[in-house]
Amino acid sequence: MASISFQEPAFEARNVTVTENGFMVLDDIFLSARDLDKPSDKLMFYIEEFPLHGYITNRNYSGSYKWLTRDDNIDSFNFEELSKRYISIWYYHDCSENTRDQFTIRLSDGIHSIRHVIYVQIVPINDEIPTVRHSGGVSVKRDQSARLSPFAIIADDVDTPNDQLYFIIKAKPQAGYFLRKKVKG
Ligand SMILES: [Ca+2]
Ligand SMILES: [Ca+2]
Repeated sequence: MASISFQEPAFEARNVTVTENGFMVLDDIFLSARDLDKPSDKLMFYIEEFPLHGYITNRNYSGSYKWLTRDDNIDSFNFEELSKRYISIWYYHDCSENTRDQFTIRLSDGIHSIRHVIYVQIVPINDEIPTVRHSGGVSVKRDQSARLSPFAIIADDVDTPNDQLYFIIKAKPQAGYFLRKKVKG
């Protein structure tokens, strides 16, 4: 007698926390599923909404994952293979500066489907170096002073706020000196 799927499978999913540029294995503790039918139906996971700032792959790329592309995403996998560790499913962060991501997984027993949105928290790291993107120099008249305005020097850092960026004077001027003045207001 052919088995008939009467019961919805049970599906629980945990959220993911990775450090920026990091990765996390999505094992059967993160994605726990159970079919209540006897004999149990084959349970499949389908990635319905892919992460925007990462990839879901079925192998460990160890050192070379920074070159993953959207083509490395898998769109489905079998729960039994996951729980028996025949496959390992990974979330890889794409090394961007985004701190939140999410993806949607659907569990299906062939008849019934249950979806979970899995939220990814990305712990930022300060790995980007600051850049000076414009330096117009400063012109000053003899015996007078000139302000080092943002026109003279601008610095940028994609992962460090401006109030945490410091200019360090490495070589002092030979025909003048620097003064720190409080700006009114
Ligand atoms: Ca960063
Ligand atoms: Ca930085």
